Amino acid sequence: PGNLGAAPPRLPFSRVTQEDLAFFKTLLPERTITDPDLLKSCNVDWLKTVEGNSEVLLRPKTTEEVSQILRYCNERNLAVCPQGGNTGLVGGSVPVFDEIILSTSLMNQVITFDNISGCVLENLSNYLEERDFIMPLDLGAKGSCHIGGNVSTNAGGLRLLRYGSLRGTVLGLEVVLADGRVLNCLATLRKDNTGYDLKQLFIGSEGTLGVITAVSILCPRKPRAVNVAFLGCSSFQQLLETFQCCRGMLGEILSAFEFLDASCMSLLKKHLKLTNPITESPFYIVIETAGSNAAHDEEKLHNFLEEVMSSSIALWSLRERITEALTHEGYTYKYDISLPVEKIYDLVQDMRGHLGGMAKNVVGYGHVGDGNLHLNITSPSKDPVLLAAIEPYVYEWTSEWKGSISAEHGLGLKKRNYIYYSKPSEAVALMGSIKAMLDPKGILNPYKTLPDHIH
Ligand code: FAD
Ligand code: 2HG
Ligand code: ZN
Repeated sequence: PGNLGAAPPRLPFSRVTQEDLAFFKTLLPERTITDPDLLKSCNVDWLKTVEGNSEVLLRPKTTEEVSQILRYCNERNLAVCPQGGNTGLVGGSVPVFDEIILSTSLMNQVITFDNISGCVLENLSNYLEERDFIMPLDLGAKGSCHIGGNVSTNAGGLRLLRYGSLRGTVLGLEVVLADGRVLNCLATLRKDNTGYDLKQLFIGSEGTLGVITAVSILCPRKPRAVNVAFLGCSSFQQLLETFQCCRGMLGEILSAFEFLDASCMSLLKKHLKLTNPITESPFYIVIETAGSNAAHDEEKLHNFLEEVMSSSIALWSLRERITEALTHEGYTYKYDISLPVEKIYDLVQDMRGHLGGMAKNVVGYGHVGDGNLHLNITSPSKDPVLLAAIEPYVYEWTSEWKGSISAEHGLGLKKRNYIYYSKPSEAVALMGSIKAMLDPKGILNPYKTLPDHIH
């Protein structure tokens, strides 16, 4: 079937003219960037696997500016790529050709304490922690990713097990539509059943239906007691048994249950000089508890654990920095798969057998608590023969077990044509109708999320 993740041909959008630039420079003086050196990093994704050729970066500060940009681009038939922290892993956040990059990097104001907009996740977390609250999500990319990007990808991350998905914690959104209309659904209510829940359309739509300009999000109280433990397991079966036991004994205070395999540990050691704090094992688990009563939580944890470590930051690094360690290995083929939890490691083992010695590394890690495996396969450089051995094998395997081919990273450019492995054709067709209704000219993040025949 060829490489269905490769870029399709350019669609007939207009090209940016001197008049267009003059318009943008009047609207956003100093914030219309055309210097090729400054544009370089925004044209390349975090993994350095997708590179566009945009000649214009716009950095609006207000919703009104976003609205004027989109109204203008829609009239002129100019394509736009919305960009947050550019940490996306599926090639969705960078232009494929010459799409204008619309960055939210200056939309970083906290509007009110109950109401927050396009800011770097870690800054929001720090802001809230000073006020005795926390963000309901946490990711390894927290230092760079933006809340607007997180909502646009419906990012899962390390706390989903405890606080649920953004589909539950996002209470309201402000979105600028393709034609510049501002949709104010920035409610802060816990309950609101007045008609269709439009904000859900934009959560996880990867910038293809609108630009998110403000978010209101429900934040939990900062837990008074947080404990982190790092354990080794001799088999994946033992890991699953530990998970069941953990759920039973820790109950509501369990806030994360993450795993990595021994191959991940070797890469952390080799590239980032991180040390394994415990005995070498085939599998490792990071468990976090978050509760309100330190003595009660600790007692629960001690009853359960064989090993409790003191420095939680060091322990979390072992889990959070695997993606970074992998970048040092050459080219990484990434798969972000949801499966029944007892099947997640079978895919890694089957893939190892299937590929024989073709790949440099086949590693598995992820969010056990959410049934979400991160299967990563590396080779010294891009390798079409290896790719043909991995795909569609990995998607067929996933589909057979009724899994999702993108649990939390989205489809972006790389996975768009594989959507049918996880969604029926009627559903994809309806997505196409929604796209056509909200963005009839298809200017918003073209070539992303939906399969090529729909654009
Ligand atoms: P970008 O990468 O800039 O954009 C992502 C997509 O959203 C693009 O399609 C873009 O066009 C669109 N977009 C961005 N901002 C807007 C906006 N304001 N309005 C409309 N569309 C917009 N993901 C997880 O789910 N869980 C994890 O645990 C996790 N860990 C990660 C760890 C590392 C080290 C890295 C590099 C990535 C990780 N990711 C994870 C993937 C990534 O961080 C998330 O997808 C993140 O939510 C993207 O946010 P961003 O601001 O960087 O968005
Ligand atoms: C994580 O959970 C991220 O660490 C990234 O979702 C996963 O790089 C990956 O495959
Ligand atoms: Zn993840």
